[in-house]
Amino acid sequence: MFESITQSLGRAFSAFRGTGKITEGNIREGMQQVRQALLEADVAYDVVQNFISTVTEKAIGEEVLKALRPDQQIVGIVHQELMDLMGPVDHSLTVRRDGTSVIMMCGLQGSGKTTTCGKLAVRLKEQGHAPYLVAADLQRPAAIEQLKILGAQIGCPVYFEDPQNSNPVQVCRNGVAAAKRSGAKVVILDTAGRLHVDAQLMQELQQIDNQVNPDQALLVCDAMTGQDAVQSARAFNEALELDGVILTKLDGDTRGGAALSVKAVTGVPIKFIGVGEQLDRLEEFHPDRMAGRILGMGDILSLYEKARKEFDEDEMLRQQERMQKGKFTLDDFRNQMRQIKKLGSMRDIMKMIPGMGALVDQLGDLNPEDDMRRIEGMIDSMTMQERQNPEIIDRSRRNRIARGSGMQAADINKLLKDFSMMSKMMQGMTNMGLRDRLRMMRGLADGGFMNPEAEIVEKKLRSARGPADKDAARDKKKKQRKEAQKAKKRNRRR
Ligand SMILES: Nc1nc2c(ncn2[C@@H]2O[C@H](COP(=O)(O)OP(=O)(O)O)[C@@H](O)[C@H]2O)c(=O)[nH]1
Ligand SMILES: [Mg+2]
Repeated sequence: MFESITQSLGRAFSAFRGTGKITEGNIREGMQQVRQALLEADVAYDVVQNFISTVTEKAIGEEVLKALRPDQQIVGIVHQELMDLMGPVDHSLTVRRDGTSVIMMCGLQGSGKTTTCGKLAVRLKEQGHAPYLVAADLQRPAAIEQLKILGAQIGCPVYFEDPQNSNPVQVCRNGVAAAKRSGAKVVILDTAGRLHVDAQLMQELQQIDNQVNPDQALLVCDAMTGQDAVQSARAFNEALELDGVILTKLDGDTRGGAALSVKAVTGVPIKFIGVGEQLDRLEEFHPDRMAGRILGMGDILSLYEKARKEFDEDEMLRQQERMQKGKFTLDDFRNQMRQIKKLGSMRDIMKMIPGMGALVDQLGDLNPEDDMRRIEGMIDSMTMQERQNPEIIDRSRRNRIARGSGMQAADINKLLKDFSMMSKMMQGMTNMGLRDRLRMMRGLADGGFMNPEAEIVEKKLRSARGPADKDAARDKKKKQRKEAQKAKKRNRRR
């Protein structure tokens, strides 16, 4: 699978090998070759352009990991971005706990729908479900027969009607009803395809979608057709709002373009891949493994991961030492926020801390990341000198920083005040246990510490579903206007 893209990417990365050090120049040069490799693999043009600019930016911005050669580091970054390009993926088939779930399969003729219906039925059986197949492809006479044979092979009932006296929508409706009567918990609809996307096909599928209301609509795409597969995915998704794509025939000589483009172009993730004609040849799609396969450099990837982790750990240790020595600067603080962000969303992190879950719910639409972003923005607007040594920030510098970060001068003051308090406390905290530290942090956070919009948060927490900040501001103004009018009236009366 994907031999040619793997080879050409390998050549592109080796261009970095001779260079002792990553520079912006050699990154751009090397990335031109990566770009070529992706285009040759039939990845959609826009996807390639975006991909290259993201990787370039990351590569230029990333700290040099000393344990790695430049080419190894680039491979690591490309791997990360390939994963982001194809993921995340949820492999569930939403089988309801009660009632009957319906999975609607669609796709062009020959893409592998009927085969994939069989593969999914096998998978569901293995998971302990009793699937039920519905033969709704009345387009090709042999289609019903094909599904019946598969059903017999799997040991799974197949619903069908005489194509002369029925239509696909009716078959689906009756099929789901029959499945429910039989007590089946999950139904798979094998619909008809056409050679190309056409209006009649889309209309038929939309009718089924409206009348049967499936829990999932899955598109089956032939990976061998490259960009055509991606374009058809786009059209099907516009008509049906797909829940996922199943990319078939990845066992053949595909260049990889479809696998790499589908999610980026349509927003719909690939859930499964077909890797052979047999019924057991269905695999869950894992972006990390796929990215690894495309790069074909497992050892470098684990090396990269290790170096990255060590770097992060070193950095944390370094900062802790600086804290203890009272040398923790605003710049360190900013780096630390970045590291926290890498761990995941603040909400998710907070939820993992006992007692914080409820607080997260109370925050409503307020986003702790917004605060982090604002603080980061303010620090970003400072010069390195100012970050190391905030005392030099006078009134004019403060105004400039405020303008640069779109904040008020008062916000900058608050940040500086909070920060200086924090660094003092951190020195004191180094001898404390974790629990005491957390308790202290909680107390600070409740007091609006390091929080440019503390008042709003406070208001939010008081009334769990209080008005959003904009509304609050508007309400306040309205109230003020009313007060002013009342005062005027009073004055006039006098
Ligand atoms: N190599 C390979 N062939 C596949 C795969 N999935 C389906 N096929 C073949 O593709 C052809 C068309 O499949 P079919 O299920 O009839 O497509 P449909 O018209 O969409 O229902 C058949 O010959 C299948 O055996 C796959 O993952 N790998
Ligand atoms: Mg078929």
